[in-house]
Amino acid sequence: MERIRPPTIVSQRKRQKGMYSPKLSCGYEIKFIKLVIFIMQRKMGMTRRTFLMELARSKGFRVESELSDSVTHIVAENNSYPEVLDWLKGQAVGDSSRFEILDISWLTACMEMGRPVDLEMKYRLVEQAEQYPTLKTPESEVSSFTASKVSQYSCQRKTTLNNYNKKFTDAFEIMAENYEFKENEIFCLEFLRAASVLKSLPFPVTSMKDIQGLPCMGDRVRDIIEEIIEEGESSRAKDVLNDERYKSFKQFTSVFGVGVKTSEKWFRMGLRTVEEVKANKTLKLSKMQRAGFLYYEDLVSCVSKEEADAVSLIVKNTVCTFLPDALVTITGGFRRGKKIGHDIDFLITNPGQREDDELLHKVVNLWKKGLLLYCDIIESTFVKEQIPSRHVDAMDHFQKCFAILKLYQARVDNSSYNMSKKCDMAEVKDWKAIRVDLVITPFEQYAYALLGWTGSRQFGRDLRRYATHERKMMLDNHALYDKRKRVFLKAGSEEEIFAHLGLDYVEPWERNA
Ligand code: DCT
Ligand code: MG
Repeated sequence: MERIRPPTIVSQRKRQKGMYSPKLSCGYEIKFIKLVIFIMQRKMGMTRRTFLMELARSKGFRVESELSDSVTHIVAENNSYPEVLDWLKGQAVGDSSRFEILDISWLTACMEMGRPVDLEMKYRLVEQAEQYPTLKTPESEVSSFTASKVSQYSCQRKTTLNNYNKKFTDAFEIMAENYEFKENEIFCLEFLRAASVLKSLPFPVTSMKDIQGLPCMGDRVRDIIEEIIEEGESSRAKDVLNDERYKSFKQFTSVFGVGVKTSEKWFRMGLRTVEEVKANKTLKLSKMQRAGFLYYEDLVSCVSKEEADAVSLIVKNTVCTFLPDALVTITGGFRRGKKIGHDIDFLITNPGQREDDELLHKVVNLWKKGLLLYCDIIESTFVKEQIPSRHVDAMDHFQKCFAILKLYQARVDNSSYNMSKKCDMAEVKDWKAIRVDLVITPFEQYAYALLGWTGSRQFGRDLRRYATHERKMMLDNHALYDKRKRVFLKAGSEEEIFAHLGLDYVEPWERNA
């Protein structure tokens, strides 16, 4: 049975002075006067709480910002019943039995229905699991899990490579890429965030109920999920895959050195395929793009873990000839446990010493004697005490090198992917062109660089968004700046950075958001 407290009695004085309007809450009309909601910020974060408060108010619910006497319903996310009680004690609340203590899934169900839904057992936070046996069926376990545990920030989730929802996330990534090609960042991020949420689920979504209460599930996203559940595929993603512009952009951007802007230019010129671009002798290509076309077949075929390990040995050996104590670490997808990648990312630092500005030049000079197919060295633009950039996707300021290395294959056989065109055994190509990024970091910035370069890109974006919105801090690949205290927070390890941010540590292989 639903237990609802009587509405608070408002004093005559307040009524006369017009200080209280029973019908309005923050500009919205109150439709459901019998319940007064308070949403706990603990573990939820300020942004999400503000969003939910606003949403509930817009739907006619009375939501209090403070835990006032009139509150009847407390909504919590990611908190157990004892944790809520503890928190209430901290607020000097003596008798907590006067509140309905509810999981966020109750509020999201209300939002969906547009009215208060019954306080079923599954929505209540209670002492022990035995008290609500309904939760034991797998399905309701799933819905209570999704509703109460999933943060909108991927840095508060664990995302391994074990993706139970690939059929959905593949469709979202196609949609996101198409919006990226259209330079529609908002829609692009909407789909990337949704994909990232579904990647973190420990079960496959099989019905719309499974996504109830999950963050980042807007209407566009839900439509696609619904269609895939019902039809097995998304007609919108299929339309994108068949779209002429998308197909051309997909090809063009697969060339090293070609981005959305260049693709747009070529598409407007009437070019549609990589072959047509290659055949067009009037185009002015950058040095990077020329290398991109020259080694196109090798570069579009993915880099394997074995190849990454082989290149890693080469990089370590070369760096150590110049700096024996240098630390060389594989970052990017391979550090997150991926078995294939489009490139290999390395971070290089010299513990205890000042960095050597010449190191990168010495390394590539050595490689020029037969190993290096292309390189572009970017000098450091870092300025001391530089406040981290506000722009989430801004390039960092480290000295770095975008290179293409010639990796000789130990094994040459007929099944090898690198046969020369003539199929003449004398001309069998016994090497593969591999994209390698080398990044040099001062030792005191190493932990930040490692965190940034390990990715995933979405994980990094969410870390920075979390720092900004939930902690009033600014994070980039160089530093973490506390805006309130106006200090830079030093960190010697990734664990310390998570601790500065008040986040549980997430292992590299759990950052595949
Ligand atoms: N990164 C960054 N600044 C850049 C480029 C990348 O902080 N200018 C981060 C984001 C992810 C990580 O470094 C590695 O980048 P990629 O190689 O593009 O991604 P990946 O996860 O390694 O994926 P792939 O397997 O395709 O290489
Ligand atoms: Mg990479």
